[in-house]
Amino acid sequence: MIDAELTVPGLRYIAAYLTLEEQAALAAVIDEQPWLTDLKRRVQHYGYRYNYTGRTVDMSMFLGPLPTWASRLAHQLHHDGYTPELPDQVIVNEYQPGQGISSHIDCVPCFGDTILSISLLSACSMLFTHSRSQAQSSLCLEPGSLLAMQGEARYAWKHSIPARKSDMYNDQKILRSRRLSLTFRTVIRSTA
Ligand SMILES: O=C(O)CCC(=O)C(=O)O
Repeated sequence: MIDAELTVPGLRYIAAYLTLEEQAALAAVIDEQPWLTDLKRRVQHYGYRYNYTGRTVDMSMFLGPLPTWASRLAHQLHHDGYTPELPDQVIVNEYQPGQGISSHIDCVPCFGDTILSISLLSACSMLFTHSRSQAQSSLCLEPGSLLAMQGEARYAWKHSIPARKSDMYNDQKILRSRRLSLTFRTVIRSTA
């Protein structure tokens, strides 16, 4: 399959955006916080709670300002030019080997034009599927990497993580271990 960075306009992949030490420190702080367990995978929501079934965010879902670790990263991402808006909502996803996320486009009326996802601890393959042509491509998300989705990557391509324990990449089998992802979004105020 052709590498998604080449075929999906609006996708940017930045390897080693965070060091191993930064990843370990973030994972330690996150693991001190309670997890929500109502999905197949565990999640933590910051800034605003997101309603997965209704696909909504509103003011009643405001959880308070982002915690220090998330606010620092939001400012860093904004400062580094990966998003024109300061993110104010973060979801942490935890994937054990064998867990994934179904194919979706992030809620359009809820969130702004830039979706940013940082990977911690393990690699996994993300699959992109064009919502009309069904064309597919995939990208290996390495630990410490940053993925930015804007334009077509944000609005015309679905993304998913197939639920499996290993990924084939460049003819190599890469075993998954526990992965955390930190997804930064900006809530659209008219809906909040
Ligand atoms: O785990 C990831 O990198 C992606 C997470 C995601 O797609 C989501 O939270 O909607």
